[in-house]
Amino acid sequence: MLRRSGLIQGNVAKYTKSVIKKALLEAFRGPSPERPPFWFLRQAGRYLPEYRELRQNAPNFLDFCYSPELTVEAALQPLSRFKMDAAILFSDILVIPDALGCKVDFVEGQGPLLQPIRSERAIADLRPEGMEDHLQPVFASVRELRRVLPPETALIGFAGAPWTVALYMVEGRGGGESDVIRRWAYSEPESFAKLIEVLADTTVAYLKKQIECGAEVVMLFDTWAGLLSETQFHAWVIAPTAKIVSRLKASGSDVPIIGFPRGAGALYEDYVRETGIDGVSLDPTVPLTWAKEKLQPHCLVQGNLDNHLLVAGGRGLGEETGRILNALSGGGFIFNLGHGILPQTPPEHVARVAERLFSHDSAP
Ligand code: 1CP
Repeated sequence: MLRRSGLIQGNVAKYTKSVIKKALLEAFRGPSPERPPFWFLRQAGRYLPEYRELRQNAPNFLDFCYSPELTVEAALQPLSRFKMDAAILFSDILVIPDALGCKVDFVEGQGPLLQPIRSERAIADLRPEGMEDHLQPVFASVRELRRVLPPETALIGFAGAPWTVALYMVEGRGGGESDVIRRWAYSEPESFAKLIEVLADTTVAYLKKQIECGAEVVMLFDTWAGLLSETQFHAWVIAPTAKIVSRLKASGSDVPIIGFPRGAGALYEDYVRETGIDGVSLDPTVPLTWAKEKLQPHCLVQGNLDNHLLVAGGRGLGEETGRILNALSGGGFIFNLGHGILPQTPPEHVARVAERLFSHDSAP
């Protein structure tokens, strides 16, 4: 039997009598009166010894992702140490290709490997109608997390954005030059658009279901958005994201949507203006004064502490945390990293940043 953290049980009893506002959700209405809410991208994972131990229960990572008992515990682990204002569903963006019938393997030390999809014929073989059934364990995890989380803690659901999920499906892996997907998208846009369309439709259905099960914010990870030039960025990042956002809103959901077009540079501005998202996650390269002037008037901003600085620690970490707080606390803002926590991050460095945020002190 798995242990549940004391924090969670204790708080349930303490708060059931009054209606508690969730600081993370309130931040979408404007500046936070006390301190900015915070959570960390990839806050659950290998930097925590208790995660590494839990992971032993399912050597295959996808089996782990499809075991609600394990994923609920993994999502709660960082909260019992650092008391973030939100939990994020423990899953992966690549459960969507897996659910569509594309073979996905997580190879130790190599990251994810997929059987590549490189033709219209292969797109036609995808099975979007099986998605909901296949991902029942993910929805069970969302429901259970919502049930056990303390009332002041928000629950974040997520999916990969179509461009990024397509990149893994076409290349068979992430990163590198990604020349196969770019050649396809640039030379035969009508054919490539079919893959993006299947992914956008499936993502809408997937996120709707997460919201129905209790997700209170949803996040769209477009990790590889930064590979694209302006015209291509509009076609494959902005257009499908705008479609997902408008269809979620048209379904009657008022759950805030945070987009993360990592590496978009100056195109962050078009992304914020044209997609209709409620919040944007900033990678570490985004200048803070620029974000404050150009992005924050339009939507909440989240970010953008350098994840390598969290590994390094020391004076630089404290100074940068203060600089981010100073620059962005005057508007809608969630403190976070600019990209996911790295496995080599000392948990004590995460604790130091969390303590700093609780003391709501923006001095360096
Ligand atoms: O053995 C293990 O434990 C596998 C490591 C791992 C973990 C902990 C992978 C493989 N995925 C995850 C969980 C995960 N992935 C979460 C939930 C954890 C949390 O946030 O607390 C989330 C939100 C993701 C999202 C994800 N997966 C993204 C988007 C965010 C980002 O970091 O840019 C991407 C690109 C992936 C693909 C993926 N899955 C796993 C790895 C190592 C990768 C990245 C590989 C690559 O760089 O191409």
